[in-house]
Amino acid sequence: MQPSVLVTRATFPDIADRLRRYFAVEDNPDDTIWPQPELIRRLQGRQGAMTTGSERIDATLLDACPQLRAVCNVGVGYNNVDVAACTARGVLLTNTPDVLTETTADFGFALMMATARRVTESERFLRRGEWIKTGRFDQFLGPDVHGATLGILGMGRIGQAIARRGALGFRMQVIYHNRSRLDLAVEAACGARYVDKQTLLAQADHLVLVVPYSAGSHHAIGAAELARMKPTATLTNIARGGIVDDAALAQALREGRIAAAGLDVFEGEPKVPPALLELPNVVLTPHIGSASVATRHAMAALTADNLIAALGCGPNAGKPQTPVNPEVLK
Ligand code: 8YV
Repeated sequence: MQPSVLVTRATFPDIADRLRRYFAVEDNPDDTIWPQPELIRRLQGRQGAMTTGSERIDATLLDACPQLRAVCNVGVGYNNVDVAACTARGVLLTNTPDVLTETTADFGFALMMATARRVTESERFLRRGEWIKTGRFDQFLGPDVHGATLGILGMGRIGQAIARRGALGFRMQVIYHNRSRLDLAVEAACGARYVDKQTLLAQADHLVLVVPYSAGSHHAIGAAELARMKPTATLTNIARGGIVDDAALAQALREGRIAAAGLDVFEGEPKVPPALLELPNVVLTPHIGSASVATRHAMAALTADNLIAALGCGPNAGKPQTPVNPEVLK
């Protein structure tokens, strides 16, 4: 009998068709968000799942779905999944690194620039018909990006791609902080200098967050960290909600303790804190860092291929490309 898989959110039709070559597939073309009990019910009796960051894969779900063998998550981050619980039950988890690196770095840079140069704030002004009436030489001034100091917290693949953009394209001084320092050759290739976290906070003109979310990175940027930043600095978060203390950030922005913020991710998303919605000096986007046509398709294709391989089918049977807990395969 064919294995059976659930695709939890809408995907590209050709990707659903690719899965149908090997599996009995229930997909979700209407992109309904299933409450957890319904997600569990739909997963029961199935061997595989293609999930996204919006589903919680925890011990309760895994225990209710003992047939499940593989959870293939669309996204490089997998803080929605309890990896230890998967491993303990022999469930393979895969993610989608690499294919989204450059696209997400593009977006991080775009969000940082929009934040510094007040793109959305001035656009809202223009849409209110206000240009001619009140146009002034000193309106909408912001800090420069070129030549400024770019601070990067989290120097994995996406952090390095942002560093290259800053150093090579915008002649920025790039400083970074990471759990472990990069090899000198990698530092040189992305034009970045390692500093401690306090120096990063104090010296960055534009601070970009690219750290994975974990208990250790929860509120890595809170009131104390914001207080160390320059009042002219911007903060951009394309990593995960919860890395920034959103309430402390709203207060810092309100009080002018930093100049502006660009946020693609929020604590408790899809809800956005009302305190942030009310502020003019924050650019808000709905978690679209990897959202280019080619990249989202590549992420879905890699996920489908992982699922096919993980369930012992296709040309790479038993050898999914990007396992998070490969020990399960042994
Ligand atoms: C995804 C992301 O779109 O890759 C990640 O970690 O945050 C995004 O690229 C998101 O996870 C949806 O699954």
